[in-house]
Amino acid sequence: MNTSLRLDNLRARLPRLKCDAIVVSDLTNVRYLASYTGTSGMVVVTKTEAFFLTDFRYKSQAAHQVPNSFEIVIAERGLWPEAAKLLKRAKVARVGFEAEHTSVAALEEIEKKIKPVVAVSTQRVVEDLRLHKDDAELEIIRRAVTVIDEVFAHICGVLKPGLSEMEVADELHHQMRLRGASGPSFDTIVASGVRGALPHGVASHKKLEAGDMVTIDMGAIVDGYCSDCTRTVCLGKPTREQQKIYETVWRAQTEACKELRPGLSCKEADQVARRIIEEAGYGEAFGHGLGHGVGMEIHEPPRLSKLGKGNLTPGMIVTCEPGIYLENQMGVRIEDMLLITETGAKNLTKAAKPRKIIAL
Ligand SMILES: [Mn+2]
Repeated sequence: MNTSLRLDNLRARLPRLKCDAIVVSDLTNVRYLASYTGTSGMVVVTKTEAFFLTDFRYKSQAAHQVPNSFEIVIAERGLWPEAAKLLKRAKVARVGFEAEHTSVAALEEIEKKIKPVVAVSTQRVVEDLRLHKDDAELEIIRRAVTVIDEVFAHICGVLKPGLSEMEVADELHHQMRLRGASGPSFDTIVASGVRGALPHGVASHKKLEAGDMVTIDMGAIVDGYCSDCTRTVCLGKPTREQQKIYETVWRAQTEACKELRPGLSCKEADQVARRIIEEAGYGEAFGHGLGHGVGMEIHEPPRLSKLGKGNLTPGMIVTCEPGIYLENQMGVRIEDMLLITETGAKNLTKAAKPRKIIAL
């Protein structure tokens, strides 16, 4: 794990933030920096010191997980008061807080305690470090992706009319865990028949029926990292319209994957797929963005959509997932996860994705 490099990278951000210390309280960010997986933890980083704070319950877990670039502090009376004590002792002048993860109550409490130290609001500091995945992260994410590749192959042999969407989701979850995942990375979507028109049609008690197209959006968590993959299959021989819509999404998805590369703006990435779907006459039916970043969280920056900001850069991992949703009729989505490389993008997902819809 490159945790000491991550700490260095965080420290390197301090001057730009006009801070001499930062308090990281978001548990995902804490895990990123300190490899700690418990539910009570905080990181305080100054220019020269790094502290990991937790309470008595996690004393031995912290000793086991937190690298020795951190001094472990067991807080007697809460993490925030302990952080205040450390900040005063470190004689810092300005300390950054994670505005998106610090409650107003916590901030008010600590501001009183750290005076004359000034509390500075910061946003997305550790999240920006997490934007580009290092080799250790990539290795884990590849495993999370492989779990889903295998689980999808398995479920193709299981799907049949009469099974409920929930039963399908349960089987997916069971198979994920058998392959080393701690569980699904989000509420698994199994949307069959008319429910396919719901982009986020979480598995229901509806039974699969012959002739249904079934959209399955599935992801696994492996060692704290998420995967995300969507496939649409058909129970039986597809109608001409089902095949046409599937193939349009397939083409939009395949072409968009080919275009992803460093320097491409997040808006342009979205446009590639959108143009193909619009030209096929289904523009109105593609109501969400092309994709999103994935890492420790299932939805992370960057956002690939009409509203996306910035450009793709090497080391980002993004999804490419156009879809067509026809209300009260059907829906199709196809989604892969790609790593942006120095020259283009590498598709990490290996789950079968033929041009002709998989007919089961
Ligand atoms: Mn997704």
